[in-house]
Amino acid sequence: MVFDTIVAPITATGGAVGIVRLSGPESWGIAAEAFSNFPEEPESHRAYRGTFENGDDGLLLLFEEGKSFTGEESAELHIHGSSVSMTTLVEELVAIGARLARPGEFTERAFLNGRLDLSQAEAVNDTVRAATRKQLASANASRIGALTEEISPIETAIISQLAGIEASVDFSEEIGDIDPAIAIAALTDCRAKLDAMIHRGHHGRLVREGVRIAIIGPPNAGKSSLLNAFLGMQRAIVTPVAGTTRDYVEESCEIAGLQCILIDTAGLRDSEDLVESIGIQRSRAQASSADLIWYIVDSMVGLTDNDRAEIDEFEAPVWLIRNKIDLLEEDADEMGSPQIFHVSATTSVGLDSLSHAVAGLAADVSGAIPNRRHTLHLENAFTSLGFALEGFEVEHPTDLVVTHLRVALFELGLITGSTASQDLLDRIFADFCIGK
Ligand SMILES: Nc1nc2c(ncn2[C@@H]2O[C@H](COP(=O)(O)OP(=O)(O)OP(=O)(O)O)[C@@H](O)[C@H]2O)c(=O)[nH]1
Ligand SMILES: [Mg+2]
Repeated sequence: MVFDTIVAPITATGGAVGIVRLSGPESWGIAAEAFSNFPEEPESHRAYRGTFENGDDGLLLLFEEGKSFTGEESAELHIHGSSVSMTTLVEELVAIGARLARPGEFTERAFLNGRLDLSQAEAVNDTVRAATRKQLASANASRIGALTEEISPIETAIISQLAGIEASVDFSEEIGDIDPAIAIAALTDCRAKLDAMIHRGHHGRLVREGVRIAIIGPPNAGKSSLLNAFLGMQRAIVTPVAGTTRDYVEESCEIAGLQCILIDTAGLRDSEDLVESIGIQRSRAQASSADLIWYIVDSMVGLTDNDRAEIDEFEAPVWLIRNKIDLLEEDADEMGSPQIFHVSATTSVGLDSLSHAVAGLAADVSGAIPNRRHTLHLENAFTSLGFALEGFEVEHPTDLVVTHLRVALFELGLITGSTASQDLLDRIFADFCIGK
């Protein structure tokens, strides 16, 4: 495929060095006009030092067609990272003949030129956005093609069954009927593999998207103190006054390799105060959309009937956290249940075991994690294979079985991109930023 030549900064502005990328058939020609030291005989994968059209100096790095990220002839211009330096250079390159790249257009070209499949292209975005080690590990695995490696053998097995059925229809006299037992075994195996991936997609959501943890409880239990302890800074106001927090405070942090979105909320109580009442309503709304609730009580006060009534209302799993154990005379070192923690937000005692339990939420998730889109298509393929299997069992007409197998293949192709429409590609790449 031949495209025009596009340009965009591929680094955020403000660093010591910034990089602008050209990609497309005119990349070297445009770079030659914008760079003082363009060689007579340019070589791929070589850097040249010189001055750019905007007056800044730096390095020009050349990539020949077939040996670049996008698969096209391209060039990277390394200059100083100020906003004005990057912007003026991009303007010069556009004036010479390049077009400003759309969001995700470099990666889209890498996909269209066959450098990456769709799941790998999506993983480029995930790698750039990774906020935790686990997210990075999953993105790296997908980016090098781990999802495709799992899907390909499933596709091959389905294609082989399809070919067998079609041959038995077309050449029934020579070949005879296919052995349904073999087809059923092969498709059942495919379904089991899909099921494992679907499970990883659902379970791995906490790794991919982060765990929303609502910190809930009565006033003065130490909710804001606990938030601050995990963030390592005084983010929320802490005072001995009950009802200090009125609106919720949401912050992201990494706990044991997992991204956690901690939401400190207003203490639950009956309040006459209008502002506080609205805050309490918001606390409950946060609790209802959380993946997990940390219900905090003051160890000196203990768990009241009110607390029990509140806890009964929550849909998400609740971990009971008894705070301020530094004030207890006896050590509360026994753990009543895995979901009860004894901590002190002030001295940090017990926070390790809480972190450890958070790590356990995704302990068995590793490798490439299918995203929501992938998981949906995996589920559709799983369902279609189920229909195909039913077809074998009740001796449906063969062409119905064939249709279900084709649908399963189509769904898997939407993950790797082999059956993706331009509309789907547009939607996926629109989620990228300029320069990716
Ligand atoms: N000794 C001790 N005091 C604590 C601990 N955690 C919090 N406190 C104190 O308890 C008081 C209330 O703490 P906050 O963190 O504001 O409690 P909260 O649950 O956010 O209270 P509201 O915002 O009013 O709902 C403050 O005086 C804190 O210093 C702890 O682990 N040990
Ligand atoms: Mg508070």
